[in-house]
Amino acid sequence: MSADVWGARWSANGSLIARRWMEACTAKKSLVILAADRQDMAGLNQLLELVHEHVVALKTHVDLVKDWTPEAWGAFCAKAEGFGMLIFEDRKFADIGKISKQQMGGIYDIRSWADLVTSHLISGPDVVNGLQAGWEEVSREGGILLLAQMSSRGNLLNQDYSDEVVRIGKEQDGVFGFIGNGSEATNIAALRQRLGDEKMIWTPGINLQVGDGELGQRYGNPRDAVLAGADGIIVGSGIHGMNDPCHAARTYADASWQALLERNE
Ligand code: 6AU
Repeated sequence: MSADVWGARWSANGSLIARRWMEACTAKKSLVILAADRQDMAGLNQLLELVHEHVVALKTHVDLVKDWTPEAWGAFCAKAEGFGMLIFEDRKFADIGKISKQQMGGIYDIRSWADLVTSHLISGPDVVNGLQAGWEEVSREGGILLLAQMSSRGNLLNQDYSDEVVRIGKEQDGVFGFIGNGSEATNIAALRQRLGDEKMIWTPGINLQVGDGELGQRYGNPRDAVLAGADGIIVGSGIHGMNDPCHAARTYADASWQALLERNE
């Protein structure tokens, strides 16, 4: 089933974590990653209970959580895993390899619970090895999403920089995929063209209400993003900011899944 639905992405990509993502999406008929931007454990747990049927990965900003404790976080992650979700810490690492490796540990010990993390490549290619070394220290496997584009207005990731991120990252096994600009389908299509079939593109800046958001955020449509080559849509306020987050999550799940089927027809 996954092989049919994912087409070239499946056949080009044998990595364990990529296959896990595609299988999990197929099981839930959804390509939704929830940006779970809540600031306390009660809010996070409530959100998880409401939307888990339609969400395939949980994107966290662990340093937003005011009442964070290792115990509460461990229980939260275990619950999300029980719901068949991957856990994705949007840490946006950017330091040299050696420090990034240490930052995978520290207070939050990201390496012990995150399946995926985001990283900039501004410090050079060794950040990928540093992050992978972090997971190795606890005998876990994980994948990195490199920021090739951003959704925010006026960001400094210009074409040359983005091309270099793709050129370097597409050759590295530790790289699961790339963050693309979900607010602009032509950006995603260009990224997919440079990237080829193998690696994933996940796109933030997705909302059914397209256009400008808060503080420079910009939004594009979920269907357009997937048709342009995105393999995961990152949705925050479009789900957690709605009166009925479960209904909203289902709407994004359906839109993304139908677009994937359409893309591979
Ligand atoms: O849907 P929103 O606007 O409520 O939330 C968007 C989420 C936030 C951002 O930290 C994140 O997506 N994000 C990211 C990443 C890597 O996920 C990159 C980016 O360029 N823009 C962006 O909004 O949690």
